[in-house]
Amino acid sequence: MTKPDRPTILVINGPNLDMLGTRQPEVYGHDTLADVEALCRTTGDAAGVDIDFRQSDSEAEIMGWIKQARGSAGGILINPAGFTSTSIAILDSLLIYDGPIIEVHISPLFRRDEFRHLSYVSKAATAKIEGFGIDGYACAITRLAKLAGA
Ligand code: DHK
Repeated sequence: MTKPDRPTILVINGPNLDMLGTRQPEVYGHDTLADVEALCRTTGDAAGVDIDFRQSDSEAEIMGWIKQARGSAGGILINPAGFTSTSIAILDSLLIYDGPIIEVHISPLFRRDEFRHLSYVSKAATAKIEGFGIDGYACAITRLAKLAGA
């Protein structure tokens, strides 16, 4: 249960991240989404924040979560995955949000396909981490906890 005195960090995972561990392990590693969630919760506990951890393949669902976070979540960690380079709609939802946002990518996009280099989400992000594997989630939560005043 969420304690009112601890900020909540909303962690949003985009399309196909439910397949981590199985999906292209040479690119994304062998950790599963459950491992990522456990890492986020352990890191959040140590940093004094609660974690609201979600995954969706639906752009509309992700947009709804971002809009609900306004005025309630202390920060957003988002791995937009396949929506990174396509979704102006998710960017617009993030621009409505009133707290810090960290964009995380497991793989190093800077040396992957050219079409992955563009991120609309970055235009709303406070910071961005890519190529750290799933450890990027832990770095982002530690930073968001600090920015949220935990
Ligand atoms: C995950 C995806 O699903 C891809 O669409 C992105 C990102 C990269 C990641 O590295 O976490 O291009």
